[in-house]
Amino acid sequence: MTRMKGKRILITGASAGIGEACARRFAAEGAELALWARRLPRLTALRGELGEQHGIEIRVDEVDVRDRDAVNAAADRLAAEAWIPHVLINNAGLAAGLALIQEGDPDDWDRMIDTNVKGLLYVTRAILPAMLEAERGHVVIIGSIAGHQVYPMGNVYNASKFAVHAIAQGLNLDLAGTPIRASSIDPGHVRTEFALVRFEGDAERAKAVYEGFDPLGPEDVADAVSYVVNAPPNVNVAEMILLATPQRSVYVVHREQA
Ligand code: NDP
Ligand code: 8X3
Repeated sequence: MTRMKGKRILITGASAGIGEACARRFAAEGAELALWARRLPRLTALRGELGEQHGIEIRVDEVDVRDRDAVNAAADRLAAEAWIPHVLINNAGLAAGLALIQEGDPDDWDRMIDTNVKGLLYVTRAILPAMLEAERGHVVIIGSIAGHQVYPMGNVYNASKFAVHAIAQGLNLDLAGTPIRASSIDPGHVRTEFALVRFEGDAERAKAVYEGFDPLGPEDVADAVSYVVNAPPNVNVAEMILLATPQRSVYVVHREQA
């Protein structure tokens, strides 16, 4: 049973990983989609595939969430068509590098803070007022276990996800008295392009992250998002930590020896 049939869902970072899995999941549930990311050709291909498979309407837009003007312009394009999302999935994000603070690259810090924190704020600020006016809506944020526990050399990525955690909590407080719900889904290790991006395309290093255990798949996170947005309107899942069974904390991952 899905409540998402015919509902409008905007997903940021829909060109890969968790965002793409959410697009696939909600296309299968019969939702109308708007997909944002920087890599437009990927979004166009996904639109072609899912549109044909499910006969749904899909809008795609090339948006870098770090660019406030671009975010506002893309939101204006949706508003011009009176396309107000029922669900906004704030997913776009990344880790750049894994380094001691004293050796860290400030450009990496900018990328993480600008994308994970400021991008989330820009998108939410651009979309939320229309939801409030329509008196319905649900903001989903993809946070991380890294927003609950700090790990060595995670420093600025951790800081960005701690900020995301605080923003999700603040959003719920600020939305009190409205029908708009806000949920943070905070996964541990998920097999996506995340590690490849973090290590600048170093496939060996990325592979080592998932060595010896079975991490979550992006479809597991999409499943959790589906659960949360399909909950009845009187239920608000404020936050959910989602871990693969071998992972019990940021520090404890049971890995089989080769
Ligand atoms: P992927 O690298 O597979 O996907 C990241 C997505 O974010 C891509 O679609 C990418 O699209 C988009 N993105 C990155 N930067 C920008 C930007 N500036 N503007 C617009 N879109 C952007 O990683 P995941 O799917 O794993 O990551 C999704 C979210 O999940 C992130 O917020 C991440 O922090 C979080 N997360 C991931 C975990 C994991 O272990 N994988 C665990 C916990 C949380 P494009 O490059 O085309 O712009
Ligand atoms: C991604 C999970 O533990 O690699 O947010 O930081 S972790």
